[in-house]
Amino acid sequence: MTTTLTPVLSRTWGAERSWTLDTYRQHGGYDALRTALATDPADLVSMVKDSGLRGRGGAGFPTGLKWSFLPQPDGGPRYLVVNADESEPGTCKDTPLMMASPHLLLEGVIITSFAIGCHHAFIYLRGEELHVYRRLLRAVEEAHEAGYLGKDVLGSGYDLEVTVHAGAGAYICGEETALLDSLEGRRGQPRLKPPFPAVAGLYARPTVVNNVESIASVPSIVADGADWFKAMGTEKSAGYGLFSLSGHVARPGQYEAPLGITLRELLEMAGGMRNGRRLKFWTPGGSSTPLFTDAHLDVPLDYESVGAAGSMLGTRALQLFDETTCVVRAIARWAEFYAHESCGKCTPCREGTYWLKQVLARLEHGHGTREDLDTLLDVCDNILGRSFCALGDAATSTITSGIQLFRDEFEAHIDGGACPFDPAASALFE
Ligand code: L3W
Ligand code: SF4
Repeated sequence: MTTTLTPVLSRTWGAERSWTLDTYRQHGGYDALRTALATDPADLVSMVKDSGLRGRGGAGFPTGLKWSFLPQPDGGPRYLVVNADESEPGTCKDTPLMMASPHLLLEGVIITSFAIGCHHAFIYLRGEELHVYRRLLRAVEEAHEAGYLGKDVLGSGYDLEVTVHAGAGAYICGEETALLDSLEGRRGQPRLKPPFPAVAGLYARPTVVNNVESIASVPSIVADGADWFKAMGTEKSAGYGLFSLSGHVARPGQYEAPLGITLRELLEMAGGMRNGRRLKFWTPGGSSTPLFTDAHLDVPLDYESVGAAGSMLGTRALQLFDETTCVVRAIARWAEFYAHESCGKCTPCREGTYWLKQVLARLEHGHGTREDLDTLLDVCDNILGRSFCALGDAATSTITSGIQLFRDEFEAHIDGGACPFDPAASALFE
């Protein structure tokens, strides 16, 4: 279910056969492309810069600024790569967007490609999502037939091809340089940065890598202007975004709202916590971000406020857990995920995530000791800031914050020799 406050990205999601070109056009689809093709590409880059749009994939890097990092044209190719490898636990916004409105993404791809002088764009999708792959392929086909893609787009003299590529199902391929390696046909592992992709990306050519939601936001900025976009959200976190509510919430789903909204406000729209229970802990931006509790219900969900409160806005994947949930168990599950997805390139993450998983399994089942808590913190300390890419750091977030916020619960497992919670009580499906 989707509730929209803005509504922009999810505007057509409720329409019949919303994914078709006809429906998209009935709602003004591809009008922004006509405007863009009549605009100087440099002005489009400035427009996106002025809008204050920041990357929606987790890091929040200014989108227009990233585009402007591309070197001067040298006659060779330059690429746009859309990061659709959505795999972060709790993150589930790009998939519904692509399923419900693939042409919104495509329109953003075409406008962005035109703005940066790219003639071949790629959408890199996670391998498990065959249904999304098929939907995107059909949308590309429709766009070709209608003259939005291919040679001489809408008679403008501009040529563009779009390739949809399905990966092989590895979380690390959401890291932009691992994604590029995978796209080039190699095993996906992060590259050293710098050089950033803007300078040497796909096939060592200048490349813009942007998240699905970032690119899907571009048509509305072109249609309604940078000031319109900037008027929403906060001064430094402009615009709107999809907030994905999952877990023990009455009506889980995507909620489109301006950045800076609070979880308390989102919960009002989502019918509150399931069965009227109390919120115990939550992630503001997926499992890579430090935990929050019910003390953080009124933190504005923008990059600055969430950061100042000790976490990260990340992908706005709000996973909510009520008082029936064992926090040690939840953290142990996330640790298993990171240990499984570690690409093995660097020692702190490869070895460290393995040990985090082992120690947490001991603690979860009541076989741990107080020294294990120190070991966990020590291993986290040896991963954080010492790993090759953000996956290592991310693996530590819920562990360090969890021990800080819920040390008594970890100790209850140690002292009681077992988990004090009934896993059936917190089950999401009754
Ligand atoms: C040119 C410079 N470009 C930075 C570019 C850079 C990249 C972007 C952000 O991690 C986060 C991570 C996860 N010249 C540049 C430059 N850039 N300086 O800006 O870069 P960075 O390194 O800050 O972040 P990142 O590597 O993109 C993303 C967090 O998101 N996250 C994870 C989400 C997971 C998914 C998923 O499932 N697919 O999105 C959630 O919180 O921990 O911190 O483009 O090239 N001087
Ligand atoms: Fe690979 Fe982990 Fe090192 Fe990233 S931090 S390069 S995922 S081993």
